[in-house]
Amino acid sequence: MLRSGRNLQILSKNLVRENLRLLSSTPQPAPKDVTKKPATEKKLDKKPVKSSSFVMNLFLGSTNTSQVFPYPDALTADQKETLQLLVDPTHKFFAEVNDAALNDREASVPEATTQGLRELGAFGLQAPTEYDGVGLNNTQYARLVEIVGGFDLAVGIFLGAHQSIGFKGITLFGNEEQKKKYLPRVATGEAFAAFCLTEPSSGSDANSIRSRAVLSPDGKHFILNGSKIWISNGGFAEIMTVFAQTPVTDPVTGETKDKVTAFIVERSFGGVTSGPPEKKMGIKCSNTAEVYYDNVPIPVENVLGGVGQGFKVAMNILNNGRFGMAAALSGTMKSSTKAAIQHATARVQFGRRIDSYGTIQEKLARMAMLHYVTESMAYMISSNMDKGSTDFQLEAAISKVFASEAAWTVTDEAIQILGGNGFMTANGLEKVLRDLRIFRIFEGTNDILRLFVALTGLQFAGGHLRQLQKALKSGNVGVILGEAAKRAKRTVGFSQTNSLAEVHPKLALQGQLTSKAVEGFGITVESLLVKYGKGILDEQFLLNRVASAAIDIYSNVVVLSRATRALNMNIPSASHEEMIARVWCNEALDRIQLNLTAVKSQSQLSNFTTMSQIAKEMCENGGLIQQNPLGI
Ligand code: MYA
Repeated sequence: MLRSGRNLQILSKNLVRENLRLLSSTPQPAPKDVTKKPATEKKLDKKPVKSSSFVMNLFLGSTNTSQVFPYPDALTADQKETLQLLVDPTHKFFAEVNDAALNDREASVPEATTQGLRELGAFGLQAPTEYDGVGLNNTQYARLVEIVGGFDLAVGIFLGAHQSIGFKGITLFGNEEQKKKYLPRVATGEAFAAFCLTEPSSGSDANSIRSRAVLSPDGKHFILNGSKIWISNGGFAEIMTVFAQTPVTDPVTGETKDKVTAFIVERSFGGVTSGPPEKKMGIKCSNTAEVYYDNVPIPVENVLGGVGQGFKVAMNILNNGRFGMAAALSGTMKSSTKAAIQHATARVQFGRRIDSYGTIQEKLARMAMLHYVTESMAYMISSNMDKGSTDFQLEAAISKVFASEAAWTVTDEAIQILGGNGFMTANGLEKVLRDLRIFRIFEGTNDILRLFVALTGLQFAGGHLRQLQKALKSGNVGVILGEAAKRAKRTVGFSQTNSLAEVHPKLALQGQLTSKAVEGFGITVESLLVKYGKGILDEQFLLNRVASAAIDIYSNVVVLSRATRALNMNIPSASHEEMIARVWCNEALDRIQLNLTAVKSQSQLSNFTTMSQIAKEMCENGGLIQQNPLGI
């Protein structure tokens, strides 16, 4: 037992020596077959910055609860009143006027429905009131899109592509003239908007777009050429946020390089055409089309956010919209679960109602847990955004990944509970499942977002480790001892501090174990950085497991926070929420353990190498290697 100060001092010295040895050891080389832009070219030793994001700090093994406790009670009485005035008509409109099945069959939204949406203010929910929008904050918006997601995800994409990303850039980055000129038109639904980023050769690698805009000789216009694919609302949008490369000269070196710039482009500028609506698996009534730009003259005053700043503009628009997806999908899960419960409580098989069987009970309980996590994430993030936080990009990415996978599982299981009935078109769940499939692909694929979470966190932690390395070299005793003591406590596992002390006593065990998981996560991150150095950035088998563990830890903290609030306030659903939180956390803790073990287990590492080899051989062969066992 190493509890005395003397022992701690000895241990600290040993750890300092050990850290010095590890930090100066040669990192493993990166794999050879890296693509055109190896991840190792990215900076791992970014200058450490402070962050109030829970997930970012997780990579340091520390618990920053400022964004997660207490669970936000996000709206003022006035804001609640405004929201209530909108919730009822929105619900009524989607229940009684919008016909999701008809929209799906016709692959379009009837004009009468569009007009109804205009009258509801649905095209400008977050646009400020001074520009004819409804002026909702993120939390109010989340509640309304939850209703949309519960009835018709495809109409949700029509609305979301328009305001969540289509003209969001104007709200976030537009100057006064741009806002005055464009927001009233789009917020009222007089003109529709689109977000035009993706190109045939640029999907996940958003920075590699080829559309290009060059300044006209008189300096008054940028002339845009290029094409975009899979643009939601692309067939008819009048106002587009378009991303294109522009030559930018570095004022210091004089070197000119292409950098992405964002533009507000009107179809009426001339040279803008669209392809026919794409035929798709789901979200059929949401228009998806190619858009072509042929010498489109864009007035220079239509640059959005500054020349060469377009990549950051794009990323920020996407970051700002992702929680909306979690909110909408929380509504979808509610509807799918309700359909499953209606069936399970009415259907009798083998002489009993099927909801009395453990198999169905487990499915229903899991549906409730997945919904609870998603909904809790959506409102926690929206509320942090409303409070002015700018440190939410990792949480927003996690909410999109989690929600899209959870909604898929929940709806798939609802169909399973309904059995053959679930497979029938008339029942409606089949359409929901088709609509849901794209959510794991667009707005950043879940695969890319997982890597984004892991890489961003590792860069942050790498910066801190680098700072420690510098301190070790320069003999900055204060920093070294502070760090060493922290590490010593973590390594020997006698850190008595429960960093989630705010958790309600009824969930104290889950809080303590999650707090330990945060420390374990930090130790794992550090050991990966020490072992692989920059090479970690190319170790995607490992990065995915790091991301999964981060997602699980964040999910635990979010549900513990929400259930704690429910218990503290003694709301009617408190004990139900406590049960959900307990089971969710217990299972997530097991997964966290598995993932954190996997990244250092020799047998798992060997499996990863073998899987990489299996895939390489398949690709060289152009298909599966194994022959049919019959040999024919
Ligand atoms: S729209 C198309 C969606 N497309 C994507 O999402 C593209 C995905 N790709 C990417 O996000 C980026 O290319 C990635 C980075 C992440 C892969 N926040 O060297 P880098 C900074 C802030 O890592 P890359 C659609 O689908 C980074 O720190 N900053 O970049 C329609 C660095 O900064 P610095 C970020 O390797 C769907 C710099 O950028 C972020 O090239 C319709 C370079 O970084 C970030 N996220 O790529 C949906 N990422 O230089 C409708 C990077 O300072 C909406 N950086 O170090 C539905 C709404 C719901 C329904 C509503 C109902 C009403």
